[in-house]
Parts: sequence; structure tokens; C-alpha cells
Amino acid sequence: MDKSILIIGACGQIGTELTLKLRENLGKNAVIASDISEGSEELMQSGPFEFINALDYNQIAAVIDKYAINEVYLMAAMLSATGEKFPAKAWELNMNSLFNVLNLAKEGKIKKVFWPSSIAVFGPTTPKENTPQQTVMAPTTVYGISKLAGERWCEYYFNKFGVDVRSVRYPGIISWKTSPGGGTTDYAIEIYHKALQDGNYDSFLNKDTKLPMMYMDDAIDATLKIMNAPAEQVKIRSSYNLAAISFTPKEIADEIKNFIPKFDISYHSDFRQSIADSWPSSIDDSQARKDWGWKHQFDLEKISDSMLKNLQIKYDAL
Ligand code: AKB
Repeated sequence: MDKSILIIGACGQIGTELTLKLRENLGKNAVIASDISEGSEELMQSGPFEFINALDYNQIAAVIDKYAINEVYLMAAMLSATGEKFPAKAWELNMNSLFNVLNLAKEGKIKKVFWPSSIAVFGPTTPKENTPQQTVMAPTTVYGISKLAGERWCEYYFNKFGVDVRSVRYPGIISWKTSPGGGTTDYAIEIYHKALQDGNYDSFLNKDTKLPMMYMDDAIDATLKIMNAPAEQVKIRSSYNLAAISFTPKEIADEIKNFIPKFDISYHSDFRQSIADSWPSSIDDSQARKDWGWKHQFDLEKISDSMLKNLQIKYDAL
């Protein structure tokens, strides 16, 4: 059976690049992008697009029917910082969109589901360094609570109904194509924009706040690796720990100074500091590496080089 894929939330930071990569790999008509509003010109022109509200089961079912979809990537979500401003909305979006897709799979309308979890499933009582796959999980953000609940439901649907659902706990994802929306790790993207535009950045996290991070290319690679792995290799059906590198605002600023010597950083933490303080500093992802061959490629130097080059090209074209 040929693959026919639906991406829900295709216009967001990860959805955009996931859609473009899948279209490059499988052909543009094999990948249907969908979201509540239109995305970048590059995304909109790269293949078919449908308007879908992830909370509307019937809308999703109609598109699945129309294109004979067999795999869904559910990328729509409200992230940690915005989630604290709109707790009820975050809970509704993050949970009910997942139920819609899990139920469609349970009813046999689709064969495979990808749903992203996050390092936000961990909380202040979790071991901070090298956080294990199985450990204390007591998140203190609405986003984290919704992701932890979602993980439990994914495993439940796999065990009870045989739903082939696969998931990774993304760290902060760094990218230049599409802006992130409302996360705590967003500073690690803003800093590159500001370095090029203004030569300085006022960080909303303290200088020593170390968080797990990953370049977009690695995140897409992990996503496709777990989705393409034989089912028996995907041994965890809640969500896999996933890691690449960890750094602090001071460390990323020092790296940027290697490219832009006059770059300057200041620190004025806001409400996002307590979210960051509740998360791990580094993650043990050995299970993902063992089960389906996960391996990251980008360190901080490579990320900085790629971010600054690509953003400069983008700004020059404006
Ligand atoms: C956020 O900061 O909310 C996200 C995440 C770590 O899941 N980037």
C-alpha cells in the first residue's frame, strides 16, 4: 500500500519542515498539509493543502476519506508559555486533537499515528541531569500535564486497541524557516535573529539555565526514523526520550560571539524562567538510540553556523 500522509498543524515550526521533507521523500501528492490558517509561501506552493481544525473530528475524517490517508502526523499544539496564559484552551486543544486522531486509528480509518510529546512531561522533582526514560514525572505546566496525559493515552490505545502510535519527547527545537509559537525554549531561536538584526539580545532566561535542545534537521530525522522503524523495534508506546545537546543562554551567546564578535547579551528573566527551572537540563535517550538507531548530527557550533547563514540569506532577500 502506498503511503498517503496527512499532517495536522502543518504550518507550525515543526509541521512546515516535516511536510517539506516528506514531500521531498515521497512526492508532493502523497503528503496533505492541513492547518487552521495558511502557512508560508514555500509550504503552500509545495503540494495539496486543506483547512482543518484539529478539534473537529468530522473535518479530519473527511480529509482522510478524500485522500485515502493511512498515516497522520498530529503537530497542532499549544506550547508551554502560551499554555500558561490560556490553560483551558491548551488542555482542550492538546487533548481533544489527540483523541480525534487516536479514535480515527482505533476505528481503522488510519494505520499509523505520530504524536509529539516533550521534555515538558518532566517536573521539578525529576532528576535534572541525564533524565532517564522511566523516572518521576510530575509536570507543573498545563502543557506538560497535557503531554503526560497524552502519553498515557497513546500507550493505552496501543495496548487496548492495537493503535500503531509513535512518539518522541522533543527538546527545544532550533530552526530558521518558520518561527516557533509560544514555547519556553524559543529564546534559542530569537537570539540568532537579534544577533543579526541588532547585535544584542535580552534573554528572558537567566544565563545559567541549561536546557536540552536540538536542530530541526535532527528533529525531522528522528521523527521519520521512528515512523519508518519496523513496529517491533518501537518498544515504547508512550513516548521516547530524545536528545542532542544541552546549553545555557551564556553558552549559546559565547558561541554566537565566535561568528559575531561584537554580539552582546543581557538577562532579564520573566515568567518563563520558572517553567525552564522545572525542566531537565539533559536527557538520557539511550533507549531511542538502541531501539531504532537514533543519532544526532548537529552540535552547537554546527547549529550556529547554519542558523546565522540561513537567517542572513533570509534577511538579505527581504
Ligand atoms: C516549549 O518550550 O514549550 C517547547 C517544548 C520544549 O516542548 N519547545
